[in-house]
Amino acid sequence: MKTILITGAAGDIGTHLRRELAGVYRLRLSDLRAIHNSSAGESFEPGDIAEMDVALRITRGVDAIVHLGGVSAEAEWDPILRANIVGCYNVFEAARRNGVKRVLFATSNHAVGFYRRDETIDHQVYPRPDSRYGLSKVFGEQLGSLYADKYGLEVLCMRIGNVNPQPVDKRRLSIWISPRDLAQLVRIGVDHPGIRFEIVYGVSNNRRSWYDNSNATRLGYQPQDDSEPYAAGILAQHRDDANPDVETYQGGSFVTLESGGNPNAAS
Ligand code: 15L
Repeated sequence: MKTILITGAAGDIGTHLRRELAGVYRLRLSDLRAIHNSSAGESFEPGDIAEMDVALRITRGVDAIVHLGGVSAEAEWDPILRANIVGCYNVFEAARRNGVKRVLFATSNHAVGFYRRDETIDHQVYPRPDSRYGLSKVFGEQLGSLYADKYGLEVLCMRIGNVNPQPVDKRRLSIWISPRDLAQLVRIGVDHPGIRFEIVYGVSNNRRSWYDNSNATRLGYQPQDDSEPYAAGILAQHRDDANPDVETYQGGSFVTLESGGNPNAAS
């Protein structure tokens, strides 16, 4: 059984993946925050990936890394710089030094959030980040490209939409991914033999999708879920944002937000 490191494992996505991947891989969990409930098949390594010695320690001896760790919403530059730029660099560099073959990078729809909702975009469009957070995800994708080309690391960048048991608002009808679909994508990233450097969208089979996810399909991704059964209920509750940009662009409120707001409010 392969051993997988999950960084940022105490967060929402990490918590879903722990449940979905139990018994599939041995899971090494890492986070700044303590995880007290690790079960059989899991171990916990605390630490801050912004410190290179921590990154080297937690990545030693694993078969693959699912890199979720970092700031997960729009924020001031300093915390993003520390966690998402320095921390992300440390994880890739530690993977290289420790001979870890695979890195799955949790990038985000916010790397391309300034595309309009009336466009369908694929994995080859140039990035259009909608926030400092989105920009940090573009950095991580490009770091993955460098480490694949220069050092032969195998890298899957998953531009994740919104992971939730159910879609939560109108925008998320287009970008939702169920926990089981994300787990399927992660298993492809860990086990598919032919990966060098790939970008895919981490979304379910949503009828309202803004993405041409044929690159994921090519790798064998067959999402089981679709947000459509939730659409009528969600649209009945929806009120357009006062700022038309929020409704125009795929990134929703991230396109207008500075910091201190709640980017996860309805958008
Ligand atoms: C993200 O990248 C965030 O990490 C998550 O908290 C959500 O805001 C998600 O995007 C989204 O766009 O819904």
